[in-house]
Formats: sequence, structure tokens, C-alpha cells
Amino acid sequence: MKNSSNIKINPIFPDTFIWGVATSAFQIEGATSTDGRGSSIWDDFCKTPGAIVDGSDGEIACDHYNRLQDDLDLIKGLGVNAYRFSVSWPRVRPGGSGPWNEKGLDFYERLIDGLLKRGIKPYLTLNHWDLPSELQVSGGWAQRDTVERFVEYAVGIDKRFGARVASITTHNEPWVMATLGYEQGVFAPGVKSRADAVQASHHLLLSHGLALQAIRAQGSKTRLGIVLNLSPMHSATDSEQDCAQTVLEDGKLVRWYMDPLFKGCYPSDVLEHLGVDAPRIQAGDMAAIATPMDFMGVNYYSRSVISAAGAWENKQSGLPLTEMGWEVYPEGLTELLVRLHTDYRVPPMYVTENGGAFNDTVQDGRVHDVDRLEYVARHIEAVAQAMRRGVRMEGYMVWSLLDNFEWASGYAKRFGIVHVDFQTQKRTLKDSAIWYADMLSAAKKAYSKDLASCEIA
Ligand code: IFM
Repeated sequence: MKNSSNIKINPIFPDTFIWGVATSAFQIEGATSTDGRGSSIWDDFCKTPGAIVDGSDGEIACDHYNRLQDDLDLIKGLGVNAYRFSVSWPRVRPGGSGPWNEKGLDFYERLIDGLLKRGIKPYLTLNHWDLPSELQVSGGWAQRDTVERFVEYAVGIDKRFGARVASITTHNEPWVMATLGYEQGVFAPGVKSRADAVQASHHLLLSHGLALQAIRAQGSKTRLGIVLNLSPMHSATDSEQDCAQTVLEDGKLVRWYMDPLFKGCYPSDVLEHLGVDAPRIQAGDMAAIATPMDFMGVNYYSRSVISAAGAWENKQSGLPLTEMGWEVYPEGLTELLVRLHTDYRVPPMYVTENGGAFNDTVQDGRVHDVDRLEYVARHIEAVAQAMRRGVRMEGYMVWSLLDNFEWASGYAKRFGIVHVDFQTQKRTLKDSAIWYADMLSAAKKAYSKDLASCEIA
């Protein structure tokens, strides 16, 4: 890696700060029918004509399942102290209930032990969207039985791996699963029903709370939390209609998840808006959802600009856009973190995902992804800014380690700081990866210098 002498770490970040890279099982593993893995709703969804823009699927993806040791060396080479990954539920318990799959579990044994051997903390996520297909037959997350199946899965994974991982996240981005998967139908399982989506969101939250309780009841000391995708919502104009719509959209994305988790109730304006589609809630559900967490993860990519029509626009201001059409807006991350800290009694937070899709090209073995490098650098500065304003932040993780299967966008959008040639599976560090590694190496040097001067003093 190139000389890091001109890169400095912001002194606000303590030496205990977690610097990581993140991925998820379905997006990188491939090997979808190897060693007894069952099918997931994403395997099924990919078969739906027109569902994935390039008609691709997760069958090979980054072939990470077969390249585990090399990929672990790659992560080690970046100098990060954390790696966030998800367990594929259908790989370890193929039918979602019933027998566990020892070969699948063994893959995560090798992954976790391989990280620990390299001095990297494993951050495990239980559900990054790949629900076992069999559970969808009876309704998936819209069906209350799935809550129990998830709690069993969570308890089993904690029993096996809990003592060796830095934390367990129950769900990644419940809003995406519920809204894009069950209301808009543009993500798996492709359902289009607002009532189902609302019920799915309730079951996701409930299963989170009950999993926390069950894991703790078995004596586990693992740190537990959830990861939400959140954005500041900005009104397109000062008009009363645009402003009112902005409050509602904020309610649906931010308060619908934050209020039950930290206040034990759903926001009344959104409940009123939902009318007959409001969730069916049983006694004790809300208290379970509000079970205290040890940390919270925030995935941040951009803000949203709202007009009365309810459209979520990201391109109003002439600011640069990523290939996803998302505005580059780092100030929004500071704004969001400060708001969460002010409005809710949040535990320490991590930025568990942040990054951008840009049009990369490999030239003479290099990828000069200046836009991504700047995106990441400016968002790290935005985290620093929130910390200066008193927000408790424990870590930052780049999305993503590798270019990978970007859901309905297939392989067309590249988020990796490491380029993947999907024909050959060759990995090439992009300039953003080299910069990130240089920054982390500068940080290590700065901390050891500080330590030396403390010892002298
Ligand atoms: O790739 C996804 C990830 O799986 C969840 N958060 C957003 C990323 C970029 O769209």
C-alpha cells in the first residue's frame, strides 16, 4: 500500500474507534446450492422476469464462499479492525425451521475464526434480507409465526458464535424489507400490499425485541442491536403541503422504527394515516420491541427531498449524484446523528454502512475512484462533526468491501472499495481502498506515538 505520510486521522476518533468494511451474505457468497444451503426469497425473486435489471442472480456473486481465505487476507490488508457480514439463514437452517446444516455453520466457523486469527473483530448480522423460501410460503414476515422462527434462529446462532463475535445485529434495514419487499414489490418477496408491509414491519421489530430477550436469557454477553436505514427528510419548498408531507415521510421512515424501539409506541400521525392498514398488535408486543439495546447501527447514503406528491427526490439541488441517483450530502449524516442523539435515548451508535456506487473503470491495474474516495472522506468528517457535537459514536464501516450483487440493480452498480471482475473474480484495490488503508495506518502510528508520549509523561 502506498505511503501514508500525508494522510492524517482526525484526533476526535479515539484509538478504540471501530473502522470496518461491510458486506452481506447473499450479495457476495454465491454457492447458492452448495453444501446443503436451502433456497431464499432472493433466489426466488431473481427468477421473476424483469425483477433484476440485468437478469442476474446470486448464484456466483463474488464467489466468496469458495474464496474465503483470500478475501480474509484482503480485509486484513486494509488494516481495518472490524468486518461486518451477515449469516445466510437458509445456509445454516435451510428450511427456516427443522434441522440445522452443519456444513453451512462450518463456513461461518471458518469466517469468524479466520477474522479473529487476523486480529479483526467480527460484527455479525442475522437477517440481511435472505429469508428461507419455505417461510415465505406461509406469508414470510407478514405472518406472525416467522417471529418465532427468527427467535429460534437467533438463539441458535448466538449459542454457536455469540462468544466470539463483537456484536449481533438482528435485522438490517427493516424499512427496506417491509416497504420495498411487501408494499412496493420491487425487492423480494415481491408482494404489493400496504397492509402486509405494515404487519411485516411490526413482526420484524417484534422479532428483534424477542430475540434480544431470548439471547440474554441464555446467559449470552454478546452486544445486541439493530441496523436502520435512515435519512433526513427535507421539504422541497416551504409550502404547507410539502412541509406536511415531509413530516409524514419522516414518520414512515424514521419515527416508525425509532419510536417503538426507544419509546415503545408507533407514531400517532402515521397510525392515523394508515387507517385500516395499521398493524395488529398483541398485548406485550410494544414492551418487547423496546427491549434495551447495546448499540444501534445507522446506514446512511443520502437525504431525501419531499414534495406534496410524496416523491422522495434526491436530485433537487444540483449537487453531485452517485450512480444510484442519490445526492452526495454528507451534512445530512451529521444532522441525522445529532437528531437521533437529541430526540431518543440512543445507545452508542455505529455508521454500519456508508458508501457510493460510481462508474469505475480499471486502467493499467488501477481504479481511480476519486468520487468514492471523496464521498467516504467527507462522510467520515461528518461523523467527526457529530462527535464534536456530543454524539456517542463507536465506529464507521464502509459499504462495501467488494463490488457485489446490488439487489434489483444486479451487478450494474458497484459499491466496492475493491473492484471485482465478475468474469475472472479478480479483486483490484480501488484508490478509495488504498486511501482508507493509508488513513488507518496513519491512525495506528498516531495512537502509538500518543501512547509513547503518555508513558514518558
Ligand atoms: O447494498 C445495499 C445493502 O445491502 C443495504 N444497504 C444499502 C446498500 C446499497 O444499496
